[in-house]
Amino acid sequence: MVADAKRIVALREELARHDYRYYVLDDPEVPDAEYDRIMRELRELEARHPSLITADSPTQRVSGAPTREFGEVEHRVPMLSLDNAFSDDDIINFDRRVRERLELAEGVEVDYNSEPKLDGLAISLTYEDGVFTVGATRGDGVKGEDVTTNMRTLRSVPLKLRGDRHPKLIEVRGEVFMSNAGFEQMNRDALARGDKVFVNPRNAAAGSLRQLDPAITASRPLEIFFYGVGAIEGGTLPERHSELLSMLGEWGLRTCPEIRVESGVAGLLSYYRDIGARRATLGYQIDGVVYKVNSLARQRELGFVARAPRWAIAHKFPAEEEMTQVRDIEWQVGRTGALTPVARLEPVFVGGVTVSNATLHNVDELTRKDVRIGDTVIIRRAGDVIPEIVRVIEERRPRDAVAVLLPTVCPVCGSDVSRIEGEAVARCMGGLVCAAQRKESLKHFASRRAMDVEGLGDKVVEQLVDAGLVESAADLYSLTVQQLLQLERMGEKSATKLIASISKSKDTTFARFLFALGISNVGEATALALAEHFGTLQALQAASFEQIMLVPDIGPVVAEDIREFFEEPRNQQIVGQLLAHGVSWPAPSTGRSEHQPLSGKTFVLTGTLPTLGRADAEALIRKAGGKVTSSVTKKTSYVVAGDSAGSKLERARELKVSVIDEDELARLVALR
Ligand code: JCF
Repeated sequence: MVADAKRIVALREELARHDYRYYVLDDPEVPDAEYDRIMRELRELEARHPSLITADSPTQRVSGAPTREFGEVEHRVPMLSLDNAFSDDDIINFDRRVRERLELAEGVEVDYNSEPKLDGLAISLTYEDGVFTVGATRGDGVKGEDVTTNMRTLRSVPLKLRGDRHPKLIEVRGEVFMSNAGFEQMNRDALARGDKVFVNPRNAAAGSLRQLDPAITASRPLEIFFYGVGAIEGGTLPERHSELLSMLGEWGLRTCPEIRVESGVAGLLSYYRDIGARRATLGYQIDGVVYKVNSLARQRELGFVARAPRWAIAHKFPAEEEMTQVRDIEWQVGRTGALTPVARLEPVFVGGVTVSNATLHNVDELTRKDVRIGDTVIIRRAGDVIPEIVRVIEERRPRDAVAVLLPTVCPVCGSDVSRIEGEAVARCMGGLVCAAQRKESLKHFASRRAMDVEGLGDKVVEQLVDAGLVESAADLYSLTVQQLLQLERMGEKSATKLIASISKSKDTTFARFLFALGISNVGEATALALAEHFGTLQALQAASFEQIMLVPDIGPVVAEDIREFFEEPRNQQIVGQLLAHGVSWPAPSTGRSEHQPLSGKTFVLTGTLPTLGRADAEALIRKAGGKVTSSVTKKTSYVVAGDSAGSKLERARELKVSVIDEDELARLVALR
């Protein structure tokens, strides 16, 4: 019994240390399996001696039955809110007010503790003699809800503070949040179960904390950063806020690793820009930064106005979601004729830029979101991601809002619009008759990863087509400086330069040329595969559907697209003209690749190989001139099988494809 009691104490201390290393220091000492083993041993001992179970035992994180409602907790010291600042000027004024109130001499800078402002929920935890006793939400700042049992389930919340000489009582304040990764994982799991998903990490964190059943809270990836202290009894505070945070850290209360002390306005603004630039890579959602006068004596001197301290301010980032009106919905015609609905918006400042257009991607999305002309919508622009319409605010829909339907004819050329059953995209069937498609295919042809015609931007292409100077890609190569001079804002010098870069683009590679042609479903990777497989344009043009299907990773749909493209007389004509104008590329290297040991061979990897990792095995095959594909077909030369190989191995046997192991692969590579 005594030995067990001692062991129980030791196990609890060990688990507390591992929690601290894992959740606070982010530097685990042991793998999860070891942690689980210690936990299991503790549970077993406690089951044998129930009288030894204490509330601060790590086995008690999820304890207590679901409650009907949360009790109420009065904060000993009210939980403040923060004033908001939206501009550099607001910060300059804040700092000026602070210096004036403190009657600092001209030129004396104030030190501010600076931290990201998390977009989560504020909570207050009470520790008495170092033991966690009460957890409460902010509520109205004076009274909050009792979420003690739920807060116990967060493993970054120590049930006992580390070290000793803890105050008799302390309220520590922090922000509960969910990391982006945790949120995404949770939503993936929810989707897999067919449950509803949360719209953002903040809502997910709030919803998880407000569960009446602590077992549900325990299953959610909630985290916490502590940022301050409320009441303190039987203990003293250090002189500075930054020291207070270090003290919390030593007690095992996790603080944000981005916290810095900055001096004066210049320091604050550079901190704001630095965090703003790294916002997308922090891994959690923030909506600004918080600055606090670092000296606690000065904080006391400054005091409060109404609910907010004079010694702190939140410097907000521009909102990522805003509201605006839809002026119009237009259909854009792309290179392959795809019709894309685009909303023209009342310009709105969101995510740091003014947005006046948002794509709705396709008819289905337009229907699903039910966006109508005249609607008020929520626009989101996060990071550098293209702006999107989140949803319509239906309560604000005017009676004369106009729903937009898919047009039956192309808005640019009047050709029929067709939508293949089961496909999301509707297309203009006008092909090169359609000026929009001509423009888009020329833009693609000239783009950097295709023919790379420097200086032939979108605006110039549009003018060239509108002026009737260029119909197809081949026409580019007969343009003259004289003709270019007809275009707006085109001088002698830039015209000469453009002609030179058009001419320079003739010298290309077979893969780039194929990609530039803009064949449906032929992206860069497919273009490269085709170029490598066929070697010459003549071989590709002469290839049958079946022969194209022999190229690794090309399926029937793509093979058909390629076949159709080369069968079309107009395309044959353009390709011929391009070659006649001198577009050319180096002939395929006949020597080397043929002599590589695995050239012409296709491999599929399955199962775990004894020594080679998957990436190593792929690299080995590629270096020896072989190809690696993902599915087993009659074209597969070898299936390399390791341990626990599954359906691919079966398929290989069915198709009578050779199955080899790692040793045999090594022998093949070594062959000359
Ligand atoms: O991260 C936050 N959301 C946050 C909120 C950080 C802080 O330092 C705060 C806060 C709210 C009030 N400080 C106070 C005084």
